[in-house]
Amino acid sequence: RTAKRLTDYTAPAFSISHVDLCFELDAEATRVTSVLQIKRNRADVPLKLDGQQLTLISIALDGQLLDTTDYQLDADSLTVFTVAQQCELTIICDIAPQHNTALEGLYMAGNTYCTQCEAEGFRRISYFPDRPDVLAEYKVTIKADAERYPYLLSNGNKVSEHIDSDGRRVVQWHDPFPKPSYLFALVAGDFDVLTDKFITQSGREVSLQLFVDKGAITKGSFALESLKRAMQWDEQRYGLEYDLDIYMVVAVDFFNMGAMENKGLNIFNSKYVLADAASATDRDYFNIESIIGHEYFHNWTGNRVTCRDWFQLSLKEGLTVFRDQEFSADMGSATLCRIDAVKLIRTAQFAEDASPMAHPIRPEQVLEMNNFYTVTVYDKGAEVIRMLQTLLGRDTFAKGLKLYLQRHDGQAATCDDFLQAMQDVAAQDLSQFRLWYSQSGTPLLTAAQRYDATRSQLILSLAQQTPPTADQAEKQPLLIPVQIELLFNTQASQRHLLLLNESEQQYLFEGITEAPVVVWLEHFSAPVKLAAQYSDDDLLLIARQATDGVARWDAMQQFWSRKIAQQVTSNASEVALPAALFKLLQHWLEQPGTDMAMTAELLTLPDFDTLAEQYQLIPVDKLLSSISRFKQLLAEQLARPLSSCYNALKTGPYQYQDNDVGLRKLRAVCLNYLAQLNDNQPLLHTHYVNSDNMTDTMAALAAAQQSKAAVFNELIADFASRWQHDALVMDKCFALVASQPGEQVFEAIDTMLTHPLFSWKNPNRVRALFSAFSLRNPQQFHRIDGKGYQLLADTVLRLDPLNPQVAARLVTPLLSWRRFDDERQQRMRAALQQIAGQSSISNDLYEKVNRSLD
Ligand code: HT7
Ligand code: ZN
Repeated sequence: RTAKRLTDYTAPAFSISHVDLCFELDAEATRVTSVLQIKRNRADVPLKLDGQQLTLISIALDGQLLDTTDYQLDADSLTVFTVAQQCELTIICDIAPQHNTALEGLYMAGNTYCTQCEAEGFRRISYFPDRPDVLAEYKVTIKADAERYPYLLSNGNKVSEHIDSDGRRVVQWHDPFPKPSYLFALVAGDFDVLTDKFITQSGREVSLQLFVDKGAITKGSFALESLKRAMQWDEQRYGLEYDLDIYMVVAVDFFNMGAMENKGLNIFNSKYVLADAASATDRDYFNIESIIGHEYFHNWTGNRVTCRDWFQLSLKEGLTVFRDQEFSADMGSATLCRIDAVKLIRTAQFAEDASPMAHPIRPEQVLEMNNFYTVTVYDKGAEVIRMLQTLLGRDTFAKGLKLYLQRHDGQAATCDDFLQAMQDVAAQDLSQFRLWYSQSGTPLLTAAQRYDATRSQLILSLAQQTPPTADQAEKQPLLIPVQIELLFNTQASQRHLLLLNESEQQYLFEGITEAPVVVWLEHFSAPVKLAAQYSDDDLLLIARQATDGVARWDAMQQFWSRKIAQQVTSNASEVALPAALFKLLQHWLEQPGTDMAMTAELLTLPDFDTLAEQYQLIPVDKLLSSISRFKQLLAEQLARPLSSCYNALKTGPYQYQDNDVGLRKLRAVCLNYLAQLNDNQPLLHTHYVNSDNMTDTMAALAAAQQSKAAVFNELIADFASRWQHDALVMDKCFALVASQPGEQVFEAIDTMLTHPLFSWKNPNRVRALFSAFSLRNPQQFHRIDGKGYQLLADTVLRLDPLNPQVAARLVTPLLSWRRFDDERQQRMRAALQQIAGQSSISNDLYEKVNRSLD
């Protein structure tokens, strides 16, 4: 198995100007005829096309059928030996969508045909140079039984539709924008369709069409409204207008990820389209809006300007995540959005950087590309873009984006091209900043301050150090923007941006008349870990007074992290909590203010994963017991204000609207604490019974589950029976069952595997059960006897032959075995060795497991 390297990139030897595709759909044998207009770019090389799992029927060059001496067929490619400067190649092959359980290429999602071509799925549809720097204009003809398939969709504009003499519907599409093969899409099925229109800023009318399962039409309207908001936002913020006359979104039930930005025909996991109050939570609504936005924003950052090669993935993904984050921030609470992003970086991304799979946002070596759709490429990538905006300022950044899009419109570009455009508008040297693209790892920032009262001087010191990662031993100092606020007793606070570009630096502030409390890294201005010398009082002061909501929340997180760390090291003796803390928490409960979601965050303890990232060797049992001790203590000490706050919070009928969302969130936090107290079982029951929406229902179930309340079994049974026919809601049930902290979880998971809606072939079902178990159930996943690790290994091995992409994602929590105590290490490693020992595991799994065991 050979990995590809960024440094081996060479431009394509052949380009393809036009592709004419014809699909005769059949579940067992779909015939794909592909006519390629080919131009040679380099002399003396044969034409090598990618292709996998295709049955070749025939090849013709300029109308002449080739025989087997003219070409060579391998498992992954087709090589045609003699090809002129310009030619037309016609390839006919058969594929079997019904048997495609990997959900890459053309597959069946229930009765619907659909495609997923990113990253390298088009090669499962036809022989083609399946790389993002080969851009071609596509014409597509789809033929299928007219009655069963009223909708035959592909990219671009519909050219014609008729029924042929065999009773087949025949639809032709043309996409005028040259595109790489990964953006090709086809959908065939019977749907309910929601339609609308959007008038662009230049006055063009765009027809919007949302295709959902029959009967689900009322659940599509929020997604469609979100789409219109996204279209308008991109015009207002960046002046970017949609370019085709039609924008289609199709929701399918079998999908490996969240959604796909195919030109003019987005395909979505139905989980990120369908919503109503009864079945979707506030979080579901938020995710729908953000993912609808994300895929829409790709139309410019990804489609009009795409990636030269897959090592440049963050060029489109980091940038588009940044854009969707900014969109969500403008649609709701900017602070809450930022807190969500910070949580993700501090848990999953820091963990990835510390794992055997560590890689820079522009990876340098890849065996299986699907393994690099990671939180590093996406979310650290977005943080890097955000830092650029911080360094350049919002306006210059927007100009740089505009220049990049103008310069590279219709091209396949690189991260360097993007940075060059930014550098050109900013007239700033970004060479040190470029290191963020090539250096992996999480920098540790050490901050200190010295105040000289006699000179009225404040001296701030910063030092940076990035520990070695699995992929890179040597690290260099990065350019890090550090936003700070100086909080004073008697004067207005000051805000500054410090630029750290050496290993150690000092910053002098004159005319400072009192020693301030420094709020370091406001707004999480860089994806780094911070070590600062704060007292308890400093942190509580920041939590009360900082201007930035993220800094206030972060101060509370730091406060708890320190208390929990003290508890972890103090061996049995109990760490005391200051009275000032209880006073502050009580104050927030009594006066939750207008931003109740923020108050809810301030009252919430850091979770296991956030805390774990602060340890090289993760003290699983001590962390779990400390979290639960402090949670219990808070519930007991604050029982009365928690209860009053809970009772005071009332909403009308469900609406997905900021104030109500905040209120439900705060009430859920109160309920979660109150559930710790034995006499509150009836409260859980009442909350569940009185709920008119999924958010409150889930709050009751989650509180009952986490507090191991007896009532949990009764409530979850009721929930399961009520929603037994709704797969997306049953996913919530599966996840609750699999994340319950008690040891009955193993039996409960076994029972769920026999549920009529559970299917090993559906990624949503598998993730609901097993990602919830491995990522949200540290108590049972990390059992000392290794039963949790064994369950995951068995699951991964069962899944790999069906869907390697999902199997490889699932194995992630085992990879970091070196960070656990000896006994757990042994058992995790044994689970990985069991996987590695199987003879025919996928490349996806092989790459991850072998990096981990190396
Ligand atoms: N660009 C897409 C990434 C993707 C994907 C999506 C669905 C199924 C498989 C996939 N492989 C890669 C999604 C996005 O980031 O917008
Ligand atoms: Zn994306």
